[in-house]
Amino acid sequence: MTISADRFAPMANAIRALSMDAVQAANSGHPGMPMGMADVATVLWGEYLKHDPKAPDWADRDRFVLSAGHGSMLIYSLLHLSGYAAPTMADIRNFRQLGSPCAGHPENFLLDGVECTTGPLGQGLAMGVGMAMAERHLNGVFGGDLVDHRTWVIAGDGCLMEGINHEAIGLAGNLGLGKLVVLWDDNNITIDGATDLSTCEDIPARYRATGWHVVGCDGHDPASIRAALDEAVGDDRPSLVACKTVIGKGAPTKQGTAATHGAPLGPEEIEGARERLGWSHEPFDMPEEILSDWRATADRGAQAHSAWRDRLASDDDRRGKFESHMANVGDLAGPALEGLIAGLAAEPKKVATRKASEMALEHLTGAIPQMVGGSADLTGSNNTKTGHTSPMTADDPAGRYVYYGIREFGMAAAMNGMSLHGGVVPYGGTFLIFSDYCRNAIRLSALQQTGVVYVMTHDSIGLGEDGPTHQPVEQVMSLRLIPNLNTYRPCDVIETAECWALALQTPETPSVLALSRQGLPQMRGEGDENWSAASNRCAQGGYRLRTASAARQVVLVATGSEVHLAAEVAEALEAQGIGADVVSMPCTELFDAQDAAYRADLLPADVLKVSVEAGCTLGWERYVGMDGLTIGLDRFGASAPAGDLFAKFGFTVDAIVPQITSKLNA
Ligand SMILES: Cc1ncc(C[n+]2csc(CCOP(=O)(O)OP(=O)(O)O)c2C)c(N)n1
Ligand SMILES: [Mg+2]
Repeated sequence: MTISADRFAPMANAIRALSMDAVQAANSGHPGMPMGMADVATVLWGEYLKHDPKAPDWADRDRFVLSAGHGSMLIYSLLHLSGYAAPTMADIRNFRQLGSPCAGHPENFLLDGVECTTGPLGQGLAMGVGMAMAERHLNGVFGGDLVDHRTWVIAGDGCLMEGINHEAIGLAGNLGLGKLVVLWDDNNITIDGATDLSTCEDIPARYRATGWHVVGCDGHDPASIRAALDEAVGDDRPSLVACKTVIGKGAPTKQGTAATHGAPLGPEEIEGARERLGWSHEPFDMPEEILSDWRATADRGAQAHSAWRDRLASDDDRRGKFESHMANVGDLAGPALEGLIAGLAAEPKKVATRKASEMALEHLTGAIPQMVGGSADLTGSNNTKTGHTSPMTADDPAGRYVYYGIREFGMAAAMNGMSLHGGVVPYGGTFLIFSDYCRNAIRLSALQQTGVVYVMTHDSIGLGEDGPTHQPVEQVMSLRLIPNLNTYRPCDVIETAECWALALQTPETPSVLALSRQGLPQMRGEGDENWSAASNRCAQGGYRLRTASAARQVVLVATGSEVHLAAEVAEALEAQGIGADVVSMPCTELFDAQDAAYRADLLPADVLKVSVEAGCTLGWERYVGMDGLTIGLDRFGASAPAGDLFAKFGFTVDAIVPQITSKLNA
């Protein structure tokens, strides 16, 4: 259905009016982008986007991503006009105010129809790539009858200029994601002024060189926009649609300039724009006729949804499989690992925790078909590939293993997109040191409440010879700073399996598994004083691994590869008649969530508490107190075999015991 020429302008101008008025009312925000892209958005939402405002969670809906998240009034206007329950006009009046779902930038957890949180430029497009990967994958698994939808992204100059854009489009081009269409707001303006201040790039050439189809259009001419979208839809490569637009279109003196980018237009300019656009209505007064034109555009999607429901209902067996595939996988994780853990408890193994992760993954990926793994070109080091996961390729999108290439940031953002899409539980690996390369996407995993699992190996100086560029020092502690992210540093093969189970049981909290390169002795099992195969001890975040024999004077708290060292230190102290507990603390976030009595029992006030972790000590005061001892590494490492480094930096029984005894005697 094509919107008639006389109805088109009022529908597009409704977006312009809402955007300039809301920004003016809030006295902050970005009117330029929504005003510039109003015509493109009206064609897209009014004629192409497959969605049902009455059923925003419909699995086979098209995904729409406003990667240029600063233009948030564009998506708020579209959601309201096309008939979503929210935002209401009252919400839009309250744009950017406390309690309004119309936040400064679109937040996926505040509004249905906002598929992902955007604002950090470049990441929306990269998440769109992940959504398109999930769609192709599920299409491969279930067929086009149930899964066949597009991912549409609106991106600005900024999204295309960010480094992550190179990673994201490279991935999309190689995977041949033909259902992905990026609409580029090609307005030649960023905050500082004209784009030629900072770039002379031939963007279409770069996209073409990366395996994309590129088409241009006049972003203010509906016929030109339609022709470009038709071409994009018809091409089996991912498409870039370069939409030539005027930023702030309609503002009489400011359109086409950076002045419209991120500030209210001001009353005079808005009055001029009303005249120019022929918009005579008061702010936030939406004529019934325009609203009903917009609402009518939703019929298309409602019909498609109803036809899809009929197809789903036509085969009970397939429906059951599809619905269970789209559901939460948390309940499957524990049972999938039972056999592995029971076997290890009876017959301990000394392995690196990265290897332990592979052992857990072998069972998990066998039991949980939604898991899609990958690595940023470190498959053999991260141990992320299992016998159940064949490569995901352009020809076989049903594959469950992604060769992300050397694209850590692109991988993390794509995993966010897949997780938000649903039906896929993504995990991906790199070296822990390169968590910093993708840190902002990890942060967005947490903010957006996704269940992404990061498999981050080579977690300390224990990696040895690669030296200080590769040896994490501050990464583990700095990841603990991110809210709603669980950072796990398991100490052995059993803790690793337990942490994997927990990671999959928290679908609204992403996880980082910090894993060792070097072998670590098994600390848990049937010989263990509190052994029970039935309880996941890591679930408390920290637990007493060893209880003092002599009168307790010391509690050692350690993580990962330092737990066995702490146990050896405790033995040495006991030999001197000094009672010492050992607390293993694989996840401080989960420990912090325990009640005060549990925490006080583990870390009592009246004994010396000592932390041991081969990383930054800043932060351990929270657990050992200001009068405790923090044993760690507050400097860069060095290039040498791991054993030599642990010795040099004081991670030995001989170096630690005297520090404890002298503290006790002080
Ligand atoms: C990663 C990142 N860096 C910087 C910013 C701040 N910022 C927001 S919009 C913008 C300019 C974007 O230009 P463009 O995408 O062309 O948007 P337009 O001005 O055309 O609306 C910048 C630098 C951001 N949001 N994210
Ligand atoms: Mg721009």
